[in-house]
Order: sequence, then C-alpha cells, then structure tokens
Amino acid sequence: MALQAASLVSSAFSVRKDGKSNASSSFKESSLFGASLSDQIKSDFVSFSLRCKREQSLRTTGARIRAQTIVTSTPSVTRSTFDRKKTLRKGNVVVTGASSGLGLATAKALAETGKWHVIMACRDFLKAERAAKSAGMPKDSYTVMHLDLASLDSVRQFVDNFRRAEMPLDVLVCNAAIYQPTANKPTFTAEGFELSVGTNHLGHFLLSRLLIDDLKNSDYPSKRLIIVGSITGNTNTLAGNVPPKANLGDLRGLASGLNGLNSSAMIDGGDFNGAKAYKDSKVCNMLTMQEFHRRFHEETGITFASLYPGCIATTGLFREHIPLFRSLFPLFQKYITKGYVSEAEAGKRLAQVVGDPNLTKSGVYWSWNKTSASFENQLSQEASDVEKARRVWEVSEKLVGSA
Ligand code: LMG
Ligand code: NDP
Ligand code: PMR
Repeated sequence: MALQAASLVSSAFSVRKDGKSNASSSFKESSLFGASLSDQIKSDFVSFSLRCKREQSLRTTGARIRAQTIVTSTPSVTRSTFDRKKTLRKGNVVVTGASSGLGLATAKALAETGKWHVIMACRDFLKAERAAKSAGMPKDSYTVMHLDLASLDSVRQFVDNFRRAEMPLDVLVCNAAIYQPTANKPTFTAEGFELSVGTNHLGHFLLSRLLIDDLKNSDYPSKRLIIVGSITGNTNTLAGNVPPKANLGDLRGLASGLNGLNSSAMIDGGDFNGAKAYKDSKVCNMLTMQEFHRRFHEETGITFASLYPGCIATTGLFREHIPLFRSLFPLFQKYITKGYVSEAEAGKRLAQVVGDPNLTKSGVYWSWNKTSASFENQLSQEASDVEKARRVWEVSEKLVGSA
C-alpha cells in the first residue's frame, strides 16, 4: 500500500434537526441535478503519505482493537436514574469506509452531536485513526476497527471483534466503495469476486446479514440499516444515462461467481467495464436495502434506507480516474450540473438518515433538493424491481455462504 489520501474536514458543523420530508419538491429537477452547492461550508483536504504495508497495518490491528475495546467498553450509558425520560444512552453506529470522504464527514457530524459513538470500520487502520484525529473528532467519540470488505474472512472477523467489544449495535451504515473507471481488466477479492461488486455489494451484503441479529437485539428507539446508493445507478436520471449504463441483465455472471475465469466478471455476463461494475454494484446496494425492508422491517421494526447524498466530486472515489477528469469534474458539477455538494454537507445528509427522528420511514431512497431539504426519491425501474431484488439476494447468499 503506498500513497493514500485522507480528508480533513475542518469546518465545524452539527446535524440538522429540520430535515423534514419534502415530497412535494420537484422530482425531476432534483433527481436530474441533485442538490445545490452549499457555499457556507468549506472543506480542507490534507494528503497524508502513508507508506505502511498492509501487513504492518494488519499486524498492529489486533493489539489496537483490543486497546480500543477497553476504552470503549466503559459505559456509554448516560441514562440517569432521576430523569429516564429525557436522557438516552449514546447510540452506537458502525460506518464502513469512514477513513475518507462521505464516511469520514458522516462520522465527524455524528460524533460532534455528542449523541453517537462511531465505530469506524476501515481497511487501513492507521489512516482511519489519523483521519479521525485530523478531523478533530473527540477521542472518546469513536473506535476504529479493522474491516476489509474485499475479504469475507475479514468481514466475519470484524463481526467477531465487534461482538467481543460488547457494544450494542444501533445503526449500521454501509458506505465504503471503490470505483475503477480506468481498469481494462478485472481484479478480484480474496474469494475471487470482481473487486467492485465484491467490495461494494457482496462484502456489505454479508456484513449486513450477520449484523442484522445485533441490530435486532438493540434496545435503541430507532434502529437503522443504511446502504449508500447513487444517482448513477438509476437510469431514470440524466446522470444514470451517461454510458456505460447500469444493467444487471439476467444475473448470469453473478450466478456464476463473477470470477472472470469460467464466467464473466460482470453481473450481466458481459465484457468487463469498471465504470459499469460500480454502477451495477450501486443497483445491488439499492435492491438489497429494499429486500431487507421486505424481509425484516415488520418483524424487527428496523428502518432500512438508502440515499443519494449529492455529487461529492472531490472525494477519494475518483482516485483512479485520469487527472484531467479529477480536475474538471468538480467544476463541471459545481457550475454546469449544479449537482455538487461538499463532503461536509453530504456528511450532514447521511447523518440525518442515521439519526433524524423525521427520517424513520423504512424502504426509502432519500435525496435532497436544492435547498437541502430531504425528499423520498424514485428509483429506476431496475433498481426497484422486486423480483430482481429477491434473486440478487438469493444468489448473493449463495456466494457469501450465509444462506
Ligand atoms: C465514460 O465516459 C468513461 O469512458 C469511463 O471510464 C467512465 O468514467 C464512465 O460513467 C463513467 O464514463 C463517459 C464519457 C462519454 O463522458 C466524458 O468523458 C465526459 C467527461 C465529463 C466530465 C468533465 C466535463 C468537463 C466539462 C468542462 C467543464 C469546464 C469547467 C466549467 C467551468 C465553468 C466556469 C463558469 O460520455 C458521453 O458519451 C457523453 C454522452 C452523454 C450523454 C448523456 C445524456 C443521455 C441523455 C439521455 C436522456 C435520458 C433522460 C432521461 C430522463 C428521465 C427523466 C425522468
Ligand atoms: P471515498 O473513496 O472517499 O471513500 C470510500 C471509503 O471506502 C474509503 O474510506 C475507503 O477506504 C473505503 N473502502 C474502499 N474499499 C474498501 C474495502 N475493501 N474495505 C473497507 N473499506 C473500503 O469515496 P466517497 O466518500 O465518495 O464514497 C462513499 C460512498 O458514497 C460510496 O458508497 C459511494 O458509492 C457513495 N457515493 C459517492 C458519490 C460521490 O459523488 N463521491 C455520489 C453518490 C454516492 P480507504 O480510505 O482505505 O481507501
Ligand atoms: Mg455525471 C445532470 C446531472 C448529473 C449529475 C447529478 C451527475 C452526478 N452527473 C450528471 C451529468 C453528467 N455526468 C453528464 C451530462 C455527463 C457527460 C458529460 C457526465 C459524465 C460523468 C462521468 C464521466 N459523470 C460521472 C462520470 C464519472 O466517472 C462518475 C461516475 O459515473 O462514477 C460512477 C460520474 C458521476 N456523475 C454524477 C455522480 C454523482 C457521479 C459519481 C458517481 C457516483 O458516486 O455514483
């Protein structure tokens, strides 16, 4: 592992409490162009050169997890014997990929409310620690735990470590993702699945399947499972029509294991295309959220949600894109599509989906309009296809071995 970027969000902000659903806002305008740029909030970006080998990071992880566990197993319960109605223990929220971009901004927004303890589930332990410190997150507001979504063993190990820490799980946020727009041949996860779908969908699918029991056991008043989606997976929008378009087809590639050897590395069985693989993985994320809702909402009361936070054109997601794209894309989004949002603003949006008492409806794909008001957005036909969601679920269960 050579250079990695971490983001430092310097401006202080807190979670909005007025995020009322605004279903009457113009759907077309909002879904086509996303929400407008918030000029008040600025982000600074600091690049760290971390020349740590993955093995070194992993070696230190065990010890640090234990150390962190001791720190955080001290009671976070603030319920007073005298005033049970008003005070509530801190909520525990797991955020995957909290070492940069949206995940870090969300972790910071939640930590700053003083109401949340954030478990930052990250593949690069040191990067996450440094990102949290640089972002100014209070020391007792977070715990870093190692999670590499590109390895199902690591996912299982994370769940074991989390359970050993004996914290209740109140909210799980599946945020991490990779995007390989310039790759011309596929790379693979530890188990041999194409890397984008393997990480963004299958890793999160197993994590959520395992942690649903922990969510069920939580006594928190509003338990939530959030899977980050995107506009580019939705072909009912302009952004979703930029080629290559998402399309899961008949799932023949997924059903054959996405291994690129005796089958295609793409879900629909076609030729490898990194940008399409990412968009397909986002469709899987949005379908999975809805299938969770159908299978578990009534029985458990858990709120399942997805969202498009806006175009956060400056994050590490575009690290593999060509430099010209990386420099023009934010300008294009800011001044032409007006779909740009800062990391801080997007973090506040996701933090709303985590904790806002107005956003408890389950099965919803949230978006924000130009005045940054949340509304229930419409998914594309494919991303809301009930039968496809069921089949993606069943095939994914077979692949991750959690059936
Ligand atoms: C591919 O290219 C890449 O090959 C692939 O690697 C991957 O990145 C993929 O999707 C990701 O994209 C797409 C390529 C071709 O697009 C581009 O390369 C364009 C890059 C644009 C980004 C930078 C633009 C820079 C602009 C300059 C800005 C300067 C700064 C301004 C400063 C202002 C100062 C005041 O894309 C195309 O082929 C283009 C065709 C796009 C067509 C999309 C439109 C489809 C329309 C369909 C309409 C459907 C509408 C449905 C609406 C439904 C509503 C209910
Ligand atoms: P970033 O690249 O900044 O953040 C992605 C995070 O995922 C990083 O922390 C990264 O870790 C982590 N990650 C990647 N691979 C793994 C893995 N194998 N195991 C564990 N963690 C991993 O991108 P964004 O913040 O933009 O993306 C966050 C989410 O937002 C994604 O789900 C993306 O699809 C979604 N999104 C983004 C939009 C945008 O415009 N940027 C728009 C719509 C949705 P590390 O720091 O170690 O690299
Ligand atoms: Mg898009 C009209 C509005 C709009 C919005 C909100 C986005 C969001 N994009 C829009 C339009 C366009 N884009 C148009 C008209 C073009 C052609 C010029 C265009 C191109 C484009 C590219 C090449 N856009 C991109 C790329 C990427 O590589 C990004 C991508 O597809 O990643 C999968 C991307 C994005 N555009 C967005 C958003 C949010 C992205 C990031 C993708 C994501 O996070 O899901």
